[in-house]
Amino acid sequence: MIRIATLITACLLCWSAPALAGDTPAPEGAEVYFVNLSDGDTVNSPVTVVFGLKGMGVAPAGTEKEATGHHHILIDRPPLGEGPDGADELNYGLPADDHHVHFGGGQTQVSLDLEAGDHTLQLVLGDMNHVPHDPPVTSEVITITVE
Ligand SMILES: [Cu+2]
Repeated sequence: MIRIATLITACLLCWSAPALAGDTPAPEGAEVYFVNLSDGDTVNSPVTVVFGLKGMGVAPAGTEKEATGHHHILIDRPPLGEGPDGADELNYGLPADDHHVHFGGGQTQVSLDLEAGDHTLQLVLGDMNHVPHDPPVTSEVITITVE
């Protein structure tokens, strides 16, 4: 019985997590991913990064249209939801700085100038107000090595 109760509690926790995200719903199965890079790749700068999106469409920032969003790339920072503000960062608009780049024009790729060394990258889809969807549509975090 105790084990079952523990499982139920764990499930309630995992179900409550997405409710913390922004208000804009993401369709089930929506997915953002790196088209041309994989975890552990070694590349030269500038690094071309192509963004893939399944189950949703790309729309410029400020566009109110169901099941759309625009791309963001997170560079050299913890996975979304694990930064200094924890899960709270799923509720507000992504910052715009060296670690958070917005593609509010609806762009689907970028050429990044990165210094030699290891860098982490993560793609995050944002709604018209740059807030992650509910549930958040994020890629895996990959680490690439720039020669
Ligand atoms: Cu944005």
